[in-house]
Amino acid sequence: MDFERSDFPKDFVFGAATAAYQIEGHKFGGAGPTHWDTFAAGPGNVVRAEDGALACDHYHRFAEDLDLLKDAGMDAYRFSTSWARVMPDGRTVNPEGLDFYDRLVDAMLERGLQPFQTLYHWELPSALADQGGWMNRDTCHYFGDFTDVITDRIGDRVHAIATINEPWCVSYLSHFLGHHAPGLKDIRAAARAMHHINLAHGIAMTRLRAKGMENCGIVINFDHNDPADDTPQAAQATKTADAINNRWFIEAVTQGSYPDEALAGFAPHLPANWQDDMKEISQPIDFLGVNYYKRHIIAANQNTVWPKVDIMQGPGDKTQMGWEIFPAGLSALLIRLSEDYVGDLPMYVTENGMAWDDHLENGAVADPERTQFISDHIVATKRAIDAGANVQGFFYWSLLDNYEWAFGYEKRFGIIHVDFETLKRTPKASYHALKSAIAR
Ligand code: PNW
Repeated sequence: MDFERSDFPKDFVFGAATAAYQIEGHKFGGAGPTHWDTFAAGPGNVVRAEDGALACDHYHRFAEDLDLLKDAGMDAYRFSTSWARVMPDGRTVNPEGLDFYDRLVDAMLERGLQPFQTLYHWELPSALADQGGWMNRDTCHYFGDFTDVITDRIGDRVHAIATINEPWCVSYLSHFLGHHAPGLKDIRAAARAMHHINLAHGIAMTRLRAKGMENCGIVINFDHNDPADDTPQAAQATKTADAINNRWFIEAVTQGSYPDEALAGFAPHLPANWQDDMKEISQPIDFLGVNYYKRHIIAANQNTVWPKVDIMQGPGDKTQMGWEIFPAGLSALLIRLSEDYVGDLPMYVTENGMAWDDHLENGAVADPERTQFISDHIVATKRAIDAGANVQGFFYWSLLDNYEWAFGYEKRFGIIHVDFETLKRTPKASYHALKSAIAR
């Protein structure tokens, strides 16, 4: 790798990230059904209709997984706490679920790993999904109750708490593009979910502050957008795409407003009196989590529905997801966020990683492409720090090959290979490369 730990500020945190539904095995420990189980069972939604019932069986193998994190020399672990495990119907507590996260957090601390918790990484309890899920404002208040319950149990030991993972994916990708649960393509559903997920963040912040919790924030995903050509139409389309994908969420949280280019389509569909929620949504946070994967090329397309844009991949090399590899976009993003939105507020790169068609051969996985990807993005992070962005950590997505949502188990993001028949873990070459870079 083209960096070493000593290039970074003294307390810079290196870690890896996962999410509950993608690794734990949802059939264990009394977890309730989620809208991802329903979505996966529906025709044509998920590759081979796979779900998270078994996943990596992290529920039983977490000690081994945390040992691997520790052995890599990592400082921190970003994990999520499943609402449907803790409250199977979204409202009633499952003591077994709370016990699991209690053991998990203790096991991190025993190994000297800082727990970075995410409250919502996408497995909405089916009972709430059946009542409209994120289109229904009540879900935000139930999420506040879940925040109270889980925080009362593990809040004394976690290092940082993020409310929501990737509000754009929870709302726009899931209710407008239809790619994730609940799989809707409906502007009204999308607008409501895009507001309610921000409100859920605000309500969770209120509940956390009422308990005196510090180090609380949100994780937002951002793309780097470039216009397809130098026409004014492409410039305008890029502004619109940026407003929907990037600005809607960060401006709500840091400024209490929504960008005009996005309101142009969504305003008629937002819940009544949405403005009254913006104060709670924009209360101060302690850190911003930044997820970054790719660049998009944007063109205008008058022949399609609002927002009348085509979002395309750029010309560079692609990952197994078909996503363009574009590390310069991460430097630019972190600098932009610091200049335009968060100033000196601490930021963490809470996700960055690549899927690749890895093969286990003779007990090893050679993945030089991933090693290069990680190196280039960590160097890009360092460039942003040198330019003044207050970035305090980098988490690779993901620790393990896992359930990649609509792609089932087909796309492998891990630095640790998982054989989904035997569940055996094998650290890949990229794991060893990262380990030696952060040891120096
Ligand atoms: C993120 N997009 O999802 C999630 O936080 C992870 O759970 C997931 O495994 C990882 O990135 C890799 O996909 C995204 O379409 C899903 O732009 C889709 C998009 C972005 C992020």
